[in-house]
Amino acid sequence: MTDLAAVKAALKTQAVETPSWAYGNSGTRFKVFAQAGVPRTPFEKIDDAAKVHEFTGAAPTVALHIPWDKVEDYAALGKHAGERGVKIGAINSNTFQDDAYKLGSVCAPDPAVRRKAVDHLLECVDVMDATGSRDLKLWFADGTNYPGQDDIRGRQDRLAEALAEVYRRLGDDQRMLLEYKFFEPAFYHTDVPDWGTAYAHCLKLGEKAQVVVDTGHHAPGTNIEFIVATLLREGKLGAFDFNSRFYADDDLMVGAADPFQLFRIMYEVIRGGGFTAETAFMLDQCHNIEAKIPAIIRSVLNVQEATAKALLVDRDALAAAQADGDVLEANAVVMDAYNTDVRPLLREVREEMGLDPEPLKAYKASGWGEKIVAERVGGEQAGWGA
Ligand code: AOS
Ligand code: ZN
Ligand code: ZN
Repeated sequence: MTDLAAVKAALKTQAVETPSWAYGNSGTRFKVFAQAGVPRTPFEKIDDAAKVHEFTGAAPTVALHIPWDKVEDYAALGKHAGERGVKIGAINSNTFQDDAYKLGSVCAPDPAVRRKAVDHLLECVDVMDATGSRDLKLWFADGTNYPGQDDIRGRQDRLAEALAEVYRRLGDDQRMLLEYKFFEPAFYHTDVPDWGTAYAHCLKLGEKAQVVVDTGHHAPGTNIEFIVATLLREGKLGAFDFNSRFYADDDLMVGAADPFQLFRIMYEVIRGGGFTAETAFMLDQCHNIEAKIPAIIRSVLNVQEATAKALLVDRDALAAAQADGDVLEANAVVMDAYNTDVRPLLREVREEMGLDPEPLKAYKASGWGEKIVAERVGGEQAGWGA
């Protein structure tokens, strides 16, 4: 039997980190459809992130992206966040939008380009010092488009050298999170294409280096929960970038395309002891055609629902069925949990936390959406890449 009180207690600790770039006008491929009321500054992005936390009680941190969230005074940004009840989360680096990075950043053949990229990563650690952030999140667009374009092995050496320099700069309580992605923007080969490559680099670097699993960065059919289980066994799962994909790196709302996959991932997280503050559960999404703040609230609720179902798996019954080799019963135990409507349970959890049981309705009734449209006039709206 599952202990409902324990399930509720666990749900009350849930923390999903929202990305600053999801509040701005964004979209990862063709046109970006601009929306009114979108933040114009990193301070306003934090205001929106704080609203998501206010209504869900489960989004206490917001990830920044440098230079998109560059400000004069990072301590002031951190203070602004604190005053609104949230904290600054991971600092995401950006070595993919400058002309200099045409042939790569930390893996580029030109040492001057590599120096520029590493200096940027070191600057991100300075931002972490100022904001009190624990995590430096690294994703590299590096790779090649044509066989022979560059030396695949040599690029791994350059990557290792760059990571080692940044790793040495980390403080005692800081971590480096290395994200992998199987293709795009490079199409022939990518320098950090999969969890194995990320894991190998992190293992060499040391315990402060951990792997990020972006759920949108795998080939169709990949068993992501197996990767999660493996990384947790090895003590190397640092974070998630949650989102949904149908085809490529779609960055759609997590749990929208495949809520069953999200449940299976959360089950392995819980099973492997990863449902703790040591794992950063971040969203990495772009909302191009849907209203942004409600989409982020919806995403947080999707993670909560998957987590609640995963917590409901009767682990004793499952272990017994597995030991008996009872394939159908074992599968039934898992499916019973997945097929449970957890929305009433989550409404209760929210009420016990002093929240409105219906976050989306409460947000809509709050008038925040209308207020930002009326007040955020003038200035330039933040966008992906700005
Ligand atoms: C890119 O595909 C990755 O998912 C990164 O996490 C990236 O830094 C993020 O999408 C913001 O651009
Ligand atoms: Zn990502
Ligand atoms: Zn991505």
